[in-house]
Amino acid sequence: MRLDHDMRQALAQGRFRLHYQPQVELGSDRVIGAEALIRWRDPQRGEISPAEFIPLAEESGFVVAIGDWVLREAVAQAAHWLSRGLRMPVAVNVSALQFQQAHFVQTVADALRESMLPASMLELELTEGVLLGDADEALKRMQALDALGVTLSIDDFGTGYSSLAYLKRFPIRRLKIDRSFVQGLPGDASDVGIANAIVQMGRALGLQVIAEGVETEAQRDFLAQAGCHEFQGFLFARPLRPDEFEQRVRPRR
Ligand code: G
Ligand code: G
Ligand code: MN
Ligand code: NA
Repeated sequence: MRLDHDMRQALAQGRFRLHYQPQVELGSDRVIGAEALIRWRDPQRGEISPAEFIPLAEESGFVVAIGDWVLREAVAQAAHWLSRGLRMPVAVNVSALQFQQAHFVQTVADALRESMLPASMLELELTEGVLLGDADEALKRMQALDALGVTLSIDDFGTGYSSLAYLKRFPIRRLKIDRSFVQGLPGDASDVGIANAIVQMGRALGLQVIAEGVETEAQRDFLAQAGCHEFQGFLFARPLRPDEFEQRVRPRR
């Protein structure tokens, strides 16, 4: 397929970029982290959304190569920031297929070592899909990543198939409330119920809970009173180029 071919060429030619979306702590207004999000601008097609090409890459398996590039690039960026005195943990999206590669833990360890980035500065966003395969193998892999010092979170929480048992068994530190549940706040009764339930359960289990896709003050205020204190969304900032991100975090530089 044409897009698949172009995607391979884009990686080979270095056409992918990462943008970083600030994660903000309420109250202090501090930026506590950055989610890396891939961007692809093709000379002919213009901007192509990852919502379009990542699913295709997942089908063809090419997402493993893309994911490895994203991991290395984000780790290198965090190391670069750290070398300039900016301590900014980065969160990277990991596809289920990438996570299931036999060498995934080694790939993560290599990326950290090559950039000399402390593992505590890296967060991996997993989806519930990683558990669909061999759950025991997934557990072992998560334990190995946890032992490295990497933070594991569940992205798009609440949209997958998994049981709640894995939250107890697995070394997960953080839940990301999917933006589909944030959208209807505070008016939609189902979203209110789901958001409240996720925050309360997360807190009861000692997990951090961050809300994604926060676009309005009413959504933020509802989530804050529900007990969620970390936010990501257009209300705070869109995904930014690295230089824009640095400006945003260090306006005086
Ligand atoms: O950034 P944006 O909202 O356009 O992303 C659309 C979708 O693509 C989201 O589901 C997001 O998780 C996914 N995505 C963005 N960047 C990456 C990436 O680096 N790796 C993977 N696997 N998915 C990504
Ligand atoms: O699936 P994942 O959670 O990784 O998706 C992140 C995607 O959500 C990114 O593509 C990002 O551009 C997008 N995004 C981030 N903030 C907002 C927001 O406030 N509203 C909407 N609609 N999308 C957002
Ligand atoms: Mn994500
Ligand atoms: Na999400």
